[in-house]
Parts: sequence; structure tokens; C-alpha cells
Amino acid sequence: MPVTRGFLGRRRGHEGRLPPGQYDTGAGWPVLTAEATPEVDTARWSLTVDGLVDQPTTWTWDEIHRLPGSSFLGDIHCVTAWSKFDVSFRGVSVDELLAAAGPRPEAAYVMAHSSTGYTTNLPLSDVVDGKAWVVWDYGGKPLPRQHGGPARLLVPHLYFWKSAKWVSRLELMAHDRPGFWEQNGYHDRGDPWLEQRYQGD
Ligand SMILES: Nc1nc2c(c(=O)[nH]1)N[C@H]1C(S)=C(S)[C@@H](COP(=O)(O)O)O[C@H]1N2
Ligand SMILES: [Mo]
Repeated sequence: MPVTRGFLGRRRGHEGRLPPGQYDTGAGWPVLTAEATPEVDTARWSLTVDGLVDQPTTWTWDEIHRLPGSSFLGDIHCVTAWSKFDVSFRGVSVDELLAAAGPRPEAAYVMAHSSTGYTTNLPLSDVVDGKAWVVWDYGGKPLPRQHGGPARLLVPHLYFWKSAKWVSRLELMAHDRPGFWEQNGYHDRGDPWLEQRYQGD
């Protein structure tokens, strides 16, 4: 690893890192799941990028691990007001997946689908340029099942409901469509720094 957590921990205090209305959950990591936690076998796991792409692409567990890896170290923010500092995840950048699938020019939104049926919508611009990952490691260990293991979406600059656990499909779309929580009143974009919690915020 080119940098250690200790070095970053000393260099970066927590000041200025708590978005408005949030509190630091500390060492805890609350579990927030609308559906029953699925048992997903990596031997049968797959991730598909389809919709408005030139090359709809599906990766198996082994295939996605052969892509160049990418890590995130930073903070996550849940709309229920907890934030967690200095979490580390490893997986693959969504850029890597999109490079293979080739979004068409008219693609402007993404629907993230979980194998459970959970969905969440995102502007395409929020999952490109190193801002989003599909991750399977947390703190150097396999991502726990209740936190979305074997693999979840990670979009840390938006409220955490956008980070679909047990992600199985990224569907590129020309037009925005509300996902599960968005149909239930949550904001379409969900920027914690702008406090975009609910529709109309
Ligand atoms: N499939 C699925 N993904 C989900 C959710 C869910 O209910 N189902 N909840 C979202 C919400 S509201 C939050 S805050 C985070 C919670 O992730 P955690 O349980 O790992 O903390 O997952 C998001 N992704
Ligand atoms: Mo949440």
C-alpha cells in the first residue's frame, strides 16, 4: 500500500468533515436494510452493466477480480444522520466497468439494482471519474453479508442509500426514474453537503 491509515489519520482531522445535521457514529457501523439479508454465493454471483451501452457486459466473481483493483479511504454519510469517518473499501472502480460496456451518448442516469430487488437511481455523472466503486473488501476483510457482501455499490459522496448492497446490475438510462427510497420520498440525488435528504430539499 502506498499510504498507511496511520499516516492519513494523523494528517486528516475530522474538522470540516461532518455534513450538516450529521453526527459521528464512531467505531459502530449501523446496519440499515429494507429487505431480508440474502445469502449470495460467490460461485453464482454476477454483475451486469446494461441498458444504454454498446456492449452489455456481465462479470462473474472471478472475472471482476481480474480487473484492475481500486480502493477508497474516506467517509460515509447515512440520511438517518450518522456519518462514519475513515472507512476503507476495495473493489473495482465503476469507470472500469463502464469502459468495458461503453455507455451510449444518450445515457445520463444509472439505476443500481440489487439481487434482492432494491433499486436506487443516480445521475451517470455521479458514478464516473473515480467517484463510485463496486466493493467486496472492508478494512482488508471480505465485506460482511449484512453490509452488502459479497459486493455492494459504493458512492461515498452521496447519502449511503445510493450505495446499493448486493448490487447485481447497473442499468444505464436516458431518463431518470426513481428507485426504492426515491419513490418513498427520498431525494433523487442525495448530496449530504447540500442536505438533499427528501424530495424538494
Ligand atoms: N439492497 C439494499 N441496499 C441498501 C439498503 C437496503 O435497504 N437494501 N439500504 C441503504 C441505506 S438507507 C443505507 S444507509 C446503507 C446502509 O448500509 P449498511 O447497512 O452497510 O450500513 O445501505 C443502502 N443500501
Ligand atoms: Mo440510510
